Amino acid sequence: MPASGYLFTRMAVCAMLLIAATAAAQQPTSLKQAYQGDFYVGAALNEAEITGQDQHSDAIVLQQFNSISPEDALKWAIINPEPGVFNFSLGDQYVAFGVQHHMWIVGHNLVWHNQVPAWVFRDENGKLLTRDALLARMKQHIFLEVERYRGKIQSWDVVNEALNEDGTLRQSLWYKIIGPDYIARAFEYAHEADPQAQLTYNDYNLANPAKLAGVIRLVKQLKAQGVPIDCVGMQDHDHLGSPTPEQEDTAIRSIAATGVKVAISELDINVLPWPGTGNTAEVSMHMAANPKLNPWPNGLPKDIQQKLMDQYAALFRVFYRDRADISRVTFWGVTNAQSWLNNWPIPGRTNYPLLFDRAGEPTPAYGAVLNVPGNAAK
Ligand code: 9MR
Repeated sequence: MPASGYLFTRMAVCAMLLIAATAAAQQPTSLKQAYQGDFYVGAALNEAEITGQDQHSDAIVLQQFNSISPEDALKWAIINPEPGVFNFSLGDQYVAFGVQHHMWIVGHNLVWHNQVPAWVFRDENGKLLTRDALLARMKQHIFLEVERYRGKIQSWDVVNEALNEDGTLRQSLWYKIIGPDYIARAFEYAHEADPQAQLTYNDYNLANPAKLAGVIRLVKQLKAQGVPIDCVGMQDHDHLGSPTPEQEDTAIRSIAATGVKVAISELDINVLPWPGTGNTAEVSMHMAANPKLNPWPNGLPKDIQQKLMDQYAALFRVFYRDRADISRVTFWGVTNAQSWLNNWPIPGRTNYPLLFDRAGEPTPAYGAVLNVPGNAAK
């Protein structure tokens, strides 16, 4: 072969290798890789995943995610179910899992009206506590959890679901006994217990304009008082068709405009017939089982699969565009088999809200989400 021909062949081979390498580099193989440098991508872990009993889901977590949330393990009712009784075993295993795998570890949650034992609000005679006594108990609980995992849990959901749908404050026992400033105090205690931790206010349906106005009011008030709030968690327990990408975008931007980060903290999309109105995650809602409300026990029809995929892609296009404001996007569960939406608000349904199917295989929506950053770059 003449020297020029040899050179040409070598150059052509090099060019082909370069093209192949670039294509491979552009095709991410995991969610965490696809959004590397944009935001963390997380999943909520249940007990079997935390303890290692569910190895199959754990493998998906390690492959796909770089952040974890505890679905229930750190809630007050589990950590301290009765006065003087403490169960840290699951919480410790959860944190150890995150530390071992270098995850962004979320603590969920410190002050909530649900999964908090009744004794917390009462004295030994069953009488409701005074404001000062409840504040002291709240502080003790916050220190108990935050100090224990100081430097390991990077982000805490300090107050959870304190708002009504109209944007006013929920009349929880926290509110009734302490008053509206229980929120500010909770953030101050958490900051005192770990000054480095990112502190989050977490709530659902924040794309609802009235509730969005309420959360913005709340964050502005807290900031004006110098309260250490860093982030708002938009849970995003969504439904097919709701919220629209425009509503989601408006909510993210207007929350971020108050000077906090946004975490998409509990993402899933409910595809089943919805007996209520609005995107609530009000856990007190319960309804009787009814086969008409469980239409797809054996698989999701193609047209619904397509809608789910389109909605996930549209949401992630918004998240990607607003990535400077977003610290993480966390799915509320790993596979469809374990989602809380199989049992709420109606028990025993077959739902399809996440990106991994019941066998742990990626769904079409997974592929769409994976390709959002690459498509945006074209
Ligand atoms: O997924 C959680 C489920 O296992 C619990 O039974 C339920 C009880 O309240 O809480 C679920 O998680 C909730 C989260 O802690 C706060 N936002 C709404 C979530 C779904 O209900």
